[in-house]
Amino acid sequence: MMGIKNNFKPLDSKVFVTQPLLPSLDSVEAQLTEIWESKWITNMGKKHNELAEKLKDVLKVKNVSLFNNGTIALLTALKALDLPYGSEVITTPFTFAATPHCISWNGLKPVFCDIEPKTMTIDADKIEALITPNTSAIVAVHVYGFPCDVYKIEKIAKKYNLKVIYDGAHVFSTEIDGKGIGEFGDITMFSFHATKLFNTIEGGCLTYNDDKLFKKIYNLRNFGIQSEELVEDIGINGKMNEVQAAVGLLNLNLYKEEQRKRALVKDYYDKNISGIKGIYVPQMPDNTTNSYQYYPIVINDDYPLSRNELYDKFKTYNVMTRKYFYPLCSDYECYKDLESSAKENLPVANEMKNKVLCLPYYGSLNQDVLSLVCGVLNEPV
Ligand code: T4K
Repeated sequence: MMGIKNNFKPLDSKVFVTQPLLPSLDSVEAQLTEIWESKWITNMGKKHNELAEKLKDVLKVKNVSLFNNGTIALLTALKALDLPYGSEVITTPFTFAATPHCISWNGLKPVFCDIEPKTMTIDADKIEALITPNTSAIVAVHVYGFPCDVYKIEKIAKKYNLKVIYDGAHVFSTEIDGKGIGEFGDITMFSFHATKLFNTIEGGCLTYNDDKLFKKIYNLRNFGIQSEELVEDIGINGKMNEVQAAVGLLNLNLYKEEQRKRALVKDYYDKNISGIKGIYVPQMPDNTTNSYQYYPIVINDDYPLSRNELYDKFKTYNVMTRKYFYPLCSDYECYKDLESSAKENLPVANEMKNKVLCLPYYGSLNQDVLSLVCGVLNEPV
C-alpha cells in the first residue's frame, strides 16, 4: 500500500489518542497581563462575557451559558428543567461516566437504552419501549461527534411530553442541515476539556433556545444567589473563571486550523484503513458537518486480531489508543443492578464495547505516526 512502511519500529516516545490545542505562551501571557491588571479574575468577568457572546456565533445558537467544566454544566441542565425527583431518564450506556452520573446526582434514575451500530448513538427506535408514566426526559449523547437522530427523538419527546437534553461533549461546531447542533432539544451541553477539539483547559457550556432558561441557569450556576440578600434556588458553583475564558478566546482563533489538519489526518486514515477486511470505519451522515473530535474504528470478528489484542499490539509500538467506551456505564458497579442494565436489553452496546478503538487523532500527528498506525492495521500479525 502507498506510503506504508512494512518494517515497523516502535516510536521513540508515546503517542496518545489526543493532544490539547495550545495557544502560544506569548499570547497567553498577554491575556494574563490584562486579567491581572483588571483585578477581576472570576465571577462572570469581561473575558467570560466576551467568550459567551462569541460562542453564540460559532455554535449558531441563541443562548450560551459558560461553565467550569462539562459535567457541572450537564448537572445544572438537568436541574434547570425541574424534572420530578425520582423520575426516569432514558439515556445510553455507551458514553463517558459523566452522563449517567449527572442524572443520578439529580436524584433521577438512569434507564439505559441500546445504541444503533452505525454511529453508536442511542437507538431512537428502541426509546419508546422504555417509556413509562414515570419517564421525564431523554439524555442522548452525540458520541465521537456522530449526531443522534435528533428528528426522531424530537417526535418521541413531543408525543410523550418529555424533555430532551443532549450531551454534546464531542460535537463542538457541528451542524445538522445548516443548524447548530446545540439548537436541538431543550438544552445541549458542550465540553471544553483539554482533550476536546476546542478547550478552555477545563470548561463547558449549555446552549438552549428558551430565553427563560437564561436566568434560571445563571442563578443555579452561582449558588442560586439572585441578589446579595436573596437565595432562591439550590445552586452550585459552576462559574468559568477569566483565565479559562481567555484560553478559550485564544483557542477560538485556532480551532478551525486544527480541524483543517485533522481533516487531512482523517483523509489519510480513511484511504489506508477503510479497505481493510474486518475493519469498519463509521462516517458522518451527509447532512452533518464534522467536528473532527475522535477517529473510532470497529474491529469485527473477521479481522485477524480482537480489539483488545490490537490495543495491546499498538502499545508495544508506543501508540496509546483508547477503548472509548469500555466498560459500558451499565457495567459499572453503581449501575449494574438496574433492570435496564441487563445485557439482553443492550445487545448492540455490549457488542460494540468490545469492538471499538479510538486512534490517535490530532492535527500535529506526523507522517511517521500515521504510517505506523496504518501499517500495523494493515499487517497486524
Ligand atoms: N460527556 C461525555 C460524552 C464526555 O466524553 C465527557 C468527557 C463529559 C460528558 C464530561 O465533560 P468534562 O466534565 O470532562 O468537561 C477524557 C477526558 O478527561 C474527558 O473530559 C472526556 N469526556 C473523556 C472522553 O476523555 P480520560 O479519562 O480518557 O482522560 P485522560 O486523562 O486519560 O486523557 C486522554 C488522553 O489525552 C491522555 O492519554 C493523553 C491526552 N492528554 C490528556 C490531558 C488531560 C493530554 O495530552 N494532555 C492533557 O492535559 O477522560
